[in-house]
Amino acid sequence: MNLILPKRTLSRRHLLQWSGLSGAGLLLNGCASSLFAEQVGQFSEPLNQRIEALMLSQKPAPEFPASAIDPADKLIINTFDSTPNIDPTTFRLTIDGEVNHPMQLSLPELQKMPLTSMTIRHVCVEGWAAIVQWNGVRLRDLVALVQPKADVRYVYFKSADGYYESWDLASAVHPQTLMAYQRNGQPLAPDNGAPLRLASPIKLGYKQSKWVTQITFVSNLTPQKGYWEDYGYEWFGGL
Ligand SMILES: Nc1nc2c(c(=O)[nH]1)N[C@H]1C(S)=C(S)[C@@H](COP(=O)(O)O)O[C@H]1N2
Ligand SMILES: [Mo]
Repeated sequence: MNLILPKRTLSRRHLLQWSGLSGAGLLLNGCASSLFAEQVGQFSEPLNQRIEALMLSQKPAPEFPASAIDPADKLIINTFDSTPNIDPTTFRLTIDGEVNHPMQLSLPELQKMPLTSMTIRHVCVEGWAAIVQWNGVRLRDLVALVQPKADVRYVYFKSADGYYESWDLASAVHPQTLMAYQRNGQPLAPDNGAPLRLASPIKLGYKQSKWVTQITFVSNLTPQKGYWEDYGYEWFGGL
């Protein structure tokens, strides 16, 4: 089912209500006393003001009509190694780093969150492009759930094949930056990054990590900026 998304930014409280997630199940390091604090109000805390301002300032990139979607094989499978075998029933997305509420989310939990669909152009620096539809959870909704601390400026994405990427926070909270679990409304194929991959119309293909298992919010980049970036590709990778 495709939900119509409200245009405004969803609050942590709304997201938890919407998805039916209980705070208790989400906490990696929850203990009885912190649970009480969680239940009595922290869920409604606002995002830090800088992130809120970033989100409000962002304009969506133009999308394509569904009729423009290219045949499936025009999106060339591009993988530096081999496709990792991930069991979707035991899969967990870890979200951690400098956040108030680190979490581990299962696929069913992610699928209970608001679903966004977009038809965009995927552009690979190797000289091909394809119009693709992706469906998934907006990364900004996950940001609203975990509540990054005030100093956070970058986001790392770790993948099951050993790939790694880092993004600027503004691009990560762009309304069309998705953690996609479907393509054309169907579960992602393993080669396309199942069960969960990054998808965004504002970044080149190499920024769009497949098989994402961990999202980490940080205030500074390390010398390891990204798999291809560390071979000399440009870091921002904007479109
Ligand atoms: N984990 C992982 N993600 C990755 C890659 C990779 O090798 N490993 N290749 C990137 C590149 S260069 C491109 S163009 C796209 C290709 O996505 P596709 O294979 O679904 O067409 O995935 C990106 N994400
Ligand atoms: Mo690419």
